[in-house]
Amino acid sequence: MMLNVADKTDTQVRAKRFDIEKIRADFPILSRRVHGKPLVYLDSAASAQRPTAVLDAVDRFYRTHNANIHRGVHLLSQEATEAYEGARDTLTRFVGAASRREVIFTRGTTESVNLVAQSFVRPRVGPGDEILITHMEHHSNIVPWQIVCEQTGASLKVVPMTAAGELDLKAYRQLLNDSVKLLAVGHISNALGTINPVAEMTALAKQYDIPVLIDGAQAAPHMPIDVNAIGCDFYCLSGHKMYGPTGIGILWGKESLLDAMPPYQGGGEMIQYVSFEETLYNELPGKFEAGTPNIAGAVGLGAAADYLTAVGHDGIIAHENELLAYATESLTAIAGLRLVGTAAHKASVISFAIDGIHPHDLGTIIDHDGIAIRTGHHCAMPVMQFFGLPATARASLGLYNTREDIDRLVPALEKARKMLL
Ligand code: 7TS
Repeated sequence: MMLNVADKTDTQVRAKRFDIEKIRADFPILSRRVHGKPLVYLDSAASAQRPTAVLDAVDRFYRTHNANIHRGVHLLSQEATEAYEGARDTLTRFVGAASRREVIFTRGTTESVNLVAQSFVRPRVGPGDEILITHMEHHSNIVPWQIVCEQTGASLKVVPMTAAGELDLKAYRQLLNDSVKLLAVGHISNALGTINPVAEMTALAKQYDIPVLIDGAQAAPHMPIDVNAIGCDFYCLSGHKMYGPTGIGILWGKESLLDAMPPYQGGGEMIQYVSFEETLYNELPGKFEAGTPNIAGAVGLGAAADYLTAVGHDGIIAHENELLAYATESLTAIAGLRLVGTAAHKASVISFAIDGIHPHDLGTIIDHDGIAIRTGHHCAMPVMQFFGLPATARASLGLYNTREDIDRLVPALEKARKMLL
């Protein structure tokens, strides 16, 4: 009882501290104009904007500490190494990892998935083996597995989804068997907004000892990540979706698995000793970080993780959920508008189509009102095929969006609809 009260009070206090005006002021780009109108940015699922804390961290790194890492004896190199490795410590905490050795800096989710595909799955599978994904994956969690299937003779199996855009868990259970050598599933769908029950799915996969990879690209900006609570083996995320720089992300993997995996790329940094006869690979995490990494990117990603933690996930979730409900209600009032993705558990993404209008035309017209949405297949063509659509329009929310943004979007769409019909 006591605990409940304490939790509630704590939550209320944190939720109260979520000051949207202050948050908006943290993002300089939000004050610019687009086609003469104040910007309404509703494309954060493609790439979020960056707060001053991230911009400053990257700028400060280049202005005052810049040097290559790990190999230098001079002070700048030591400072750069500290900044880079400090960012790794931050990300270790951010995903709840047991050890910093489990956090590999990559270019982002795409590279993280490819690393696991080539280094973990490829050597372990052959004809008769199966790789299980779902119908709502982003192409970067489909194509790397197709490549492995081509290379090895393994086959790809797909968990179906329902018309609401929820995974069919009954069908999922039936697809599990001893031939499945990996489950790869998105935490949140970028095309539908569905929050998948990844912990429950992982627990079911574990009954068959199936390793599980979670594509967390869309989850990292919206919810706290706890890889141990999920129980997965690999978790991938991208910096630019969580208010950090582009070209940086992480692969988290269980140390025992990463340790046993061969390197993904060869080069500097990933070795301990090289001769023409023999090369000894580096320990984790260096074994998977060949070449000079995106040092400033990692520093910026660390700053982004710190920013999210400082704002507080409770406040972010409460704000975004309220806004998602408001946006959903406002948009469904538009004549001929059909929501694509109506799962019970959704986050931050509203995909829609308006009868008789191509989404690209909608997107282009409302851009002239300063409103940025995304139109297209969202790198999830199988989702479009499922709904029989070539494309959708997608408004996606970040922690800085407001009801005013939605109040600009809705009349702009109504105006565009009248122009186009
Ligand atoms: N997985 C999901 C669920 C994504 O939404 C994306 C990018 C990726 C993986 C790939 O991430 P990257 O950082 O490696 O490119 N999604 C989108 C989008 O929805 N619109 O543009 C990119």
